Amino acid sequence: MTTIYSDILKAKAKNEKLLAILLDPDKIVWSTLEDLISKINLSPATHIFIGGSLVKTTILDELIVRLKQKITLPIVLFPGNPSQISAEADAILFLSLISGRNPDYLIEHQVNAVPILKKTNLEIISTGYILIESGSETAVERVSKTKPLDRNNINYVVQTAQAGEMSGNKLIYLEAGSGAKKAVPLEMIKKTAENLAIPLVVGGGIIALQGIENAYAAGADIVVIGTAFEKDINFFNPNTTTND
Ligand code: 1GP
Repeated sequence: MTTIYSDILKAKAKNEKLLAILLDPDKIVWSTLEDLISKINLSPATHIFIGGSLVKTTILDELIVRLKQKITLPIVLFPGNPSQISAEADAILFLSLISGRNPDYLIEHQVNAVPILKKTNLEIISTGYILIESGSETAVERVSKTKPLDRNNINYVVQTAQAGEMSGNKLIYLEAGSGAKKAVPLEMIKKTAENLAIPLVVGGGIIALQGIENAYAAGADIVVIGTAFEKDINFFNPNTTTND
């Protein structure tokens, strides 16, 4: 049986880089969903991540069902809390916010998610999630009530990532925060990738195609793009125009 995670491992083994488009259901404009879907299908994305500060699971279910009618990419939940779980998705990043010291985001939400997850067939991908300081307070910091790690203390970030790997996480996610002023430093990506065997996800504040390439070159296995595509659905295909 192939799984989303085993495909990620295979891609890493072949040095094939992966790209996730992050969709925030709260920000979806339903009247333009078809256009969004066609742009996703034209983009180099390999995965769809879905997450945000939403509370209405019905919207999440409906969005995923609509996406799956026309998109074959794996749909992976990237939840902020257990209310953001949909059985319609393919997998879930089962996140532990290991940069923080708030037990709610280290274990409490995970415990509460179990009865919900047990009713789904979602593939569960445990992920050590590390928030990096990025120039100003981000939503993750605000909502989780945790401090990001110092962007100048690379050794401590690497050590945190290694602790995440030793704890059994399948992915490490270096996160600057959605819409971050400054993306994760390339040297930090490099040192972290060099010291991990598991795949490395990098996201937050990447607003140019070159930024994606730079993150890959530094060692990211998966890059996540949210805001840049949300603001401009031609971000990945600047030479195409919309049908409106
Ligand atoms: C946020 O890493 C993702 O969790 C993507 O961030 O919205 O800044 O692209 P952006």
